[in-house]
Amino acid sequence: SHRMKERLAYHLNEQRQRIEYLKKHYGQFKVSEVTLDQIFNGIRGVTLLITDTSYVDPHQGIRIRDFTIPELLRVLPKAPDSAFPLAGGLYYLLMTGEVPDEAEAWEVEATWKERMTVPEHVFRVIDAMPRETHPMTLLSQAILALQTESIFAKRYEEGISKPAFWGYYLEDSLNLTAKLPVLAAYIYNRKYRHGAYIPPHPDLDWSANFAYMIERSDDPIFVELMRLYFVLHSDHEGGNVTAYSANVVSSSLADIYFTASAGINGLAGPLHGLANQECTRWLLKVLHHFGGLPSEEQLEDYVREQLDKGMTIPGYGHAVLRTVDPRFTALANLAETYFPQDQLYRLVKRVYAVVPRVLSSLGKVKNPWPNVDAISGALLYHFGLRQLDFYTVLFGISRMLGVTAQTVWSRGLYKPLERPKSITSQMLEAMIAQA
Ligand code: CMX
Repeated sequence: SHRMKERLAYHLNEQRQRIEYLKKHYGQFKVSEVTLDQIFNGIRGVTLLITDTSYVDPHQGIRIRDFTIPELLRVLPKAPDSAFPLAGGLYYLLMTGEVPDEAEAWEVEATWKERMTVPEHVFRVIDAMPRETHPMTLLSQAILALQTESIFAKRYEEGISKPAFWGYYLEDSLNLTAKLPVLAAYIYNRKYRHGAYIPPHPDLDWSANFAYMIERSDDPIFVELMRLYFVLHSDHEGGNVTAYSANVVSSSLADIYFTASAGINGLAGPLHGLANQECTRWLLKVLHHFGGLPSEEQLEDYVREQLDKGMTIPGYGHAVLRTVDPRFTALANLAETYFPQDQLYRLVKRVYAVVPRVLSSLGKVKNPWPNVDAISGALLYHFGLRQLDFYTVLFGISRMLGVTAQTVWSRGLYKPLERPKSITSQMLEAMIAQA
């Protein structure tokens, strides 16, 4: 991917100049103010990060390098015989901000192929864990075990200066992302299929290779789902738990393996990435409870009962989004095209018909609409991927495309160590008393 690196170098250089200019002329420009409420409410709504790879528009959903999901699916080069993009092209776009042509997308795919070989000790780390270990634990451990391979860490120890950092972060990022489908497939096979290791296929693209390595590439629609899924989950601006954790960690110049592992750890939380697992579990519980598809009235009663008990409805609501998640819509379109009669998918639709109205009636939920997690698991389930605790691994390997791109940019823009100031509650009270 010489081309990607060349374009990245160009854009980083340009962006550094823009930032220098902004800092010089508008250094005192006030971007946001912070209230006490915001501090006690998860810093929600306080703009304090600049992330160029993507932006979550409250009303349009994620824009990756300014492209909405439908635009993204249109402009990126498609995989062979596929309606959906090559992950390599998406990575090129995330990294450079330019839409790649087919050759540029394939160049990233080719670079990945050269770097897919996972060192033996990484598999041994996974093997050493008890079988009941959560797959997100295994993924995080496997990524951390790969840290032995960090080129940045070695060069840094030898002594390099700031302008050289991002190039090594990029090398590490390509090395890591190349291996992610292999790691995910190994974890899947070991945990659920008694250890079969299937090496990647040299002719397949990144996304199709994952399907191949878990022996599901004979179903072309499943391969399509993987391609779509890996595009949809790749990035969600800088403030979500995954990206935010990763960004802080890498600001200490911890290499991409420490960074990615930190991001994966954040993604493993039930309010964040694990929500797709929870959501699918909930949908299955509903089917079980009613012995099949409930009517809208039955579902509404059920949901209200749950809310009365103080439970949340998984897959609904969002910290930033204020509309139906376009990633939900993209997945629904795929299901509608290929398996509209699937029972779990029909339940997803029915929940969608009922829950937003019910949540709105509570008067406190800021976003009653479905997010991507309200549907993604149901589609995996349709294809027989029924190990719910694995779902977030797929989310994770996709999200690392965005996280590593964000990290390369952070290092390329010479972002300093991140270190917000904290005070004690007592000091806060004193500040208020003096005001
Ligand atoms: N079901 C029930 N109540 C909900 C709700 C839901 N799905 N979503 C929000 N609420 C409630 C909150 O619990 C909160 O109630 P209290 O004031 O009594 O504590 C109130 O509505 C206001 O919350 P909010 O400002 O609308 O939402 P937050 O930004 O605080 O939280 C989120 C966002 C996603 C954590 C929350 O909507 C939720 O728990 N949803 C279900 C889990 C989920 O789908 N998570 C995946 C999000 C996508 C991702 O990050 O990966």
